[in-house]
Amino acid sequence: MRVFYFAVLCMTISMAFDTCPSTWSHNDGKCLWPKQHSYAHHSVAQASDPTAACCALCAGSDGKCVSWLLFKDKKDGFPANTCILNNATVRGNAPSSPICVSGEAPPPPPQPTPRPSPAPAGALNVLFFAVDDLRPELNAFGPDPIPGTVSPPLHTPHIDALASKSLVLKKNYVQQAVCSPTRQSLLTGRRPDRTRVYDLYSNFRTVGANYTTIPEHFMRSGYKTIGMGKIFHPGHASGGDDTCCSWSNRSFYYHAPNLKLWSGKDAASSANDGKAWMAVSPKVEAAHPLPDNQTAHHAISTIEQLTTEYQAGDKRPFFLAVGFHKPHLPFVASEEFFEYYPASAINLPPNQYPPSGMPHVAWSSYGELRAYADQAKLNATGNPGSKLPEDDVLALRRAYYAAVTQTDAMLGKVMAALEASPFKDNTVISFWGDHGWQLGEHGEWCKHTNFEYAARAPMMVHVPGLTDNGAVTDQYSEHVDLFPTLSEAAMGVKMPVCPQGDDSFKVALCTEGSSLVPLMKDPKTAIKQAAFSQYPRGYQSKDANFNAAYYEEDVSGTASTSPCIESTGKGCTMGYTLVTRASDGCEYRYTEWADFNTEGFAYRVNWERNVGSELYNHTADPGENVNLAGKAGLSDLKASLSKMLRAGPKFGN
Ligand SMILES: [Ca+2]
Repeated sequence: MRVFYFAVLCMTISMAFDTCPSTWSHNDGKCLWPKQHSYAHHSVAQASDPTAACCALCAGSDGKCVSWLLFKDKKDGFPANTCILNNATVRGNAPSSPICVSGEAPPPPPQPTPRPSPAPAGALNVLFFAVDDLRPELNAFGPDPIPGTVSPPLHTPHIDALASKSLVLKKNYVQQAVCSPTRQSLLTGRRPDRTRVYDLYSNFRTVGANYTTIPEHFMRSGYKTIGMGKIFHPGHASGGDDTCCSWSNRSFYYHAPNLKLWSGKDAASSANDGKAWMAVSPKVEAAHPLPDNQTAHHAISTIEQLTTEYQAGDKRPFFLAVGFHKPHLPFVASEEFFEYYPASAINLPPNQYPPSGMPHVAWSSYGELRAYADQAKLNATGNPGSKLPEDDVLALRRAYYAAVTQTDAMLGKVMAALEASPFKDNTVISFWGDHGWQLGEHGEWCKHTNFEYAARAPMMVHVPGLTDNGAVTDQYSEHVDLFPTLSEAAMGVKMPVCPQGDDSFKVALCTEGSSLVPLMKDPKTAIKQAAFSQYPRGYQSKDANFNAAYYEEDVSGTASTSPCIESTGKGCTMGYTLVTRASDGCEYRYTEWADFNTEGFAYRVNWERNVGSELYNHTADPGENVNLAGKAGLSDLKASLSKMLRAGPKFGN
């Protein structure tokens, strides 16, 4: 007996089995795979093509059905040709999720990327730095780099040196302020509604489409691509660093051996005693080197190896990606880096309160920080209006700055190796933090919001011969812009622009951003009118004071699928936000929170069911302390910003 599982477009047979696999469950005579929710079944025995009939039943269900299977033969008490309709996508040992919604057949997967070709003549190498949880509180980002906060004198000589020969993007924004979604967006050049990655579990290749990544694009263009450390979000979210497709070093992707040792949240299992920060003595560090130090040394030996290969006649260019883990929690850094920040230099944030008039849905209760052993003892609620104790706030801020300086020192080591190599003058260098960070501003911590503090992140790009004298721009840019920028700057290859809307799913290699190379020639060139971000929450009940569980980064270590793509009932709430300069000369952030992936709106927003709006005037209120969305007399401004938000980003050059 065979049971066939039919995937997208009613086309193909993906899997056959004879018995219920051990990881599946039996329920009332049915064999269910993990997370399957069968809600209806129909006989399609009378149809001339039972397969097409079953798919059509699913497609015609107004979004209730998102996957289906056909029992061609008698099975588990069902007669032959029974169509099983499911209201959840399929995971676990089952084949990848079919998407058969709202009567619209999903697109076929993009065509495979072409085989590698020789690199274009004159192609430059790429050194690609990724830094985890680094906010733009850096000297290169101005004397007041984080609006509404007071920075100590920052000791980041190596980042400063790189900035002095780079295009520095002061107004750069991520597309979703949490690790995996922002990274998958940047690395594919697609926004979250195209990667469909809103959580720390899903992989764009499974839930979005089989897009070409930045390193994959360079590998297919004749580069050696070598990754190490945190580039993609590790684990299931990337199928293990996307070694399927992105890297020449697919058989040995380097991660620092001591990463786990230094990142625990409970005292028993970690060198940091489960604490959210630690100043590490030279003696302890000698016995247990810090992970980013290990990654930096691996990067240095890789540059030496590339030099050896080059001198032996291998003239292929390289794409070398180095992902540092600090200043992500826990803020563990060498003692020497704490010494740059005496306690007297550390200030409390001036705005330890949520914005007035803030809708509750905008808030994150920073469970990621509260999970560390030393923070858990404080019994903080994380609720809006609450604060951590003053000495804790100051200690965390000081340790964050020390961790930033440590990352700077690691970057300096890698840069010194590059400077000493034959690649000194022919290597493009990009540098970015994966999102911003709330360091007590608003009484808020971590990322997980649409506030400026979380949505804005540092980015800079050095291109030999083009940015050598350094340039700073305050034109808007976004993380999705890095892909076309690197392609043009290093290879002279302009990226095709993705089609607007869902047609983007059909194209393997394209950009939903814009090349920033024009800004390198003139930093005053306007590339885009606005920068767009989004952040999901658990479904918000409009009449329940928004007290539904917030969907945050999973802090238990058990990542799960966002209800924004796996609807087991209500779907989720999505906050879409933009920042723009309006015709009155002021800069505004405007945000709308609304139903997403709810019944009849599969993978789409229902703007009409709004559960909160935010409007901040950055010119008058750069710390976003006053939500003007409910203020009288601003209806024309709100209408115009809402129209721009709902129309979505424009991209291409
Ligand atoms: Ca991060």
